[in-house]
Amino acid sequence: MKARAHTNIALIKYWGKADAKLRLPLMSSISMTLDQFYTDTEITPAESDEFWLNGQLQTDRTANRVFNYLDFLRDKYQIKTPLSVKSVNHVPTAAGLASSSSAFAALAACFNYEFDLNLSKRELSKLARIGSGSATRSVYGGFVKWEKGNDDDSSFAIALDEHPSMDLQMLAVELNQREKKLSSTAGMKLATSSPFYQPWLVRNELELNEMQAAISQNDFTKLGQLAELSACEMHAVNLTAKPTFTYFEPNTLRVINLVTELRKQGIECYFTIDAGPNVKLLCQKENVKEIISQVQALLGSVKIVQATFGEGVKALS
Ligand code: 2P0
Repeated sequence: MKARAHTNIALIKYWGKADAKLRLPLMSSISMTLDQFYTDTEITPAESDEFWLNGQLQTDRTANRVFNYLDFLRDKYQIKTPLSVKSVNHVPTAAGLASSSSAFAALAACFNYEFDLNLSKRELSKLARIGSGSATRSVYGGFVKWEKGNDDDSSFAIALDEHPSMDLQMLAVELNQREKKLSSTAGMKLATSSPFYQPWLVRNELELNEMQAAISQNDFTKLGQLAELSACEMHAVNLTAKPTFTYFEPNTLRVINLVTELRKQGIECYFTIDAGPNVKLLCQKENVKEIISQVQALLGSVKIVQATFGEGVKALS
């Protein structure tokens, strides 16, 4: 069976685990599923487990993460079949977007279809969560909320609006393609040592509510302001962790400064940044051209990929 899942970008960030094994988060999060970036995965019974990524047989820790996940799925559903997993990532490295969200959502869906488990989207979301936290949200399209819950059964995503009418574009600005120095898992663990981490958790509840209101009121400005704030809070706890760390690079700050400059010029634009140096800009259609031209004027021939809302996980024939 084959399935496709799209990546998502968090507007209200997930950045900390209450339970590392179950990937229960310390906070709920809200995301936008993206149309341009997705993973297609096919699984077939095989002699022994194997994992192919973009046509290449994988033997390293990427493969081990997939095999461990297959073991978890088989154990849960009492299935013994060894599997061949073939994934193709349509996530340009240029985008600087993590593919683990689409990868594990697609894999969970494939397993569901292959073994006729008839799982609901909620169940799929919980399964995807065990593979990677952000994958929990890739089960749905549009705007999605991951309810943190407090155990395996209560931590899953819900669709806030699968077909939003908001004019919302994301421009992924590629500043560095290299693998990040500190994994998300390691970064999250360190971040909780910040004195601002607990106050952030309290604030986060408020910001989640405000973001939900911005989405239901179709308020792009409010959404952009809140997304930027959530990203800054995440990077502030990194900077104030013991020891301090940051994913920012000099060009990250240059793009942040450009965003504030654009706003002074009356061009509405906001930024969000994940566990890496690349910046994702949030804007509306009418400003895309001008924003791209100003980013290129600042940084030269930098790669910029445009995306908008994508759909939830689905079977491919
Ligand atoms: C997010 N990130 O909400 C946050 C914001 C990056 C920054 O989820 O350890 O690959 O597999 O649960 O989901 C990226 O980390 O981490 C992420 P694990 P994941 O999208």
